[in-house]
Amino acid sequence: MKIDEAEETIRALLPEKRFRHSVGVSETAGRLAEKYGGDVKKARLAGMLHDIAKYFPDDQLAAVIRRRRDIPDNFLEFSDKLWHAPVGAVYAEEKLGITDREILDAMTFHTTGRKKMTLLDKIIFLADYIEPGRDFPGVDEVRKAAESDLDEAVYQELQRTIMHLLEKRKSVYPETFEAYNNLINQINEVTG
Ligand code: DGI
Ligand code: FE
Ligand code: FE
Repeated sequence: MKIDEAEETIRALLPEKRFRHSVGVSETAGRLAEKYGGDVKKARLAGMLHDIAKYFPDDQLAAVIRRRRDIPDNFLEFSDKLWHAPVGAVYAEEKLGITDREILDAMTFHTTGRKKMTLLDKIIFLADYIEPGRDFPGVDEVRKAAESDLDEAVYQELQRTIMHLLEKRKSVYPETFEAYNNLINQINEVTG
C-alpha cells in the first residue's frame, strides 16, 4: 500500500484531530527512520496506520482479540485503551492487505511496547509520543533525547508512561514493564 492510499483510508475512518495526529506520527516516524537508519517507507506507512482502529467500538475490538489466536488474550484483562493497537494491525492485514510483519508488529505494540523492541517498533512507539501535535508535561525532554539517542528517548517515554499510570492508580500491561526492563538493562550495560 502506498502512503497516499493509507492517508485516504484513515481520513475516512478517523475524526479530523486523530487524522492530523496520524499524519504527524507518519512524518515524525519517517524522520526518525532517516536519522537512525530505519526503512523510511515502512516507518511512514506504519505511522499513518497505527491508530486505524482507535474508534472501533470496544465489543468489536474485543471480538477481534478473541478471534485471533496470535494476539495475546491477556490484552483483554487490561485497559480497553490498549486494544486498538493489536486490532489495528489485524485490520491492516485483513482489510488493507498489508503483509509486512515488521509493520504489523510495530502497530501491534505501539501502545504497550514489548520486550526486545525492533528498530521500527521503537520508531513508531516514540513518534506516537513526540509528534508535533502532542503537548503534555515532559514531552519536550523526550523530543530532545530523540535528537541524539533513540534508546534513551524510548526509555524516557516508557518511564514517564509507567509513572503516569502508577500515579493514576492504573494497571500496567506486563509487556510495558518488559520493554522498560530490557531497555534500562541495555542502557546500563553500555554506560556502566
Ligand atoms: O492512541 P494514542 O492516544 O495516540 O496513544 P497510545 O496508543 O499510546 O495510548 C493509549 C493510552 O493507553 C495512553 O493514554 C496510555 C494508556 N495505557 C493504559 N494502560 C497502559 C497504557 N499504556 C501503556 N504503555 N501500558 C499500559 O499498561
Ligand atoms: Fe494508539
Ligand atoms: Fe497514536
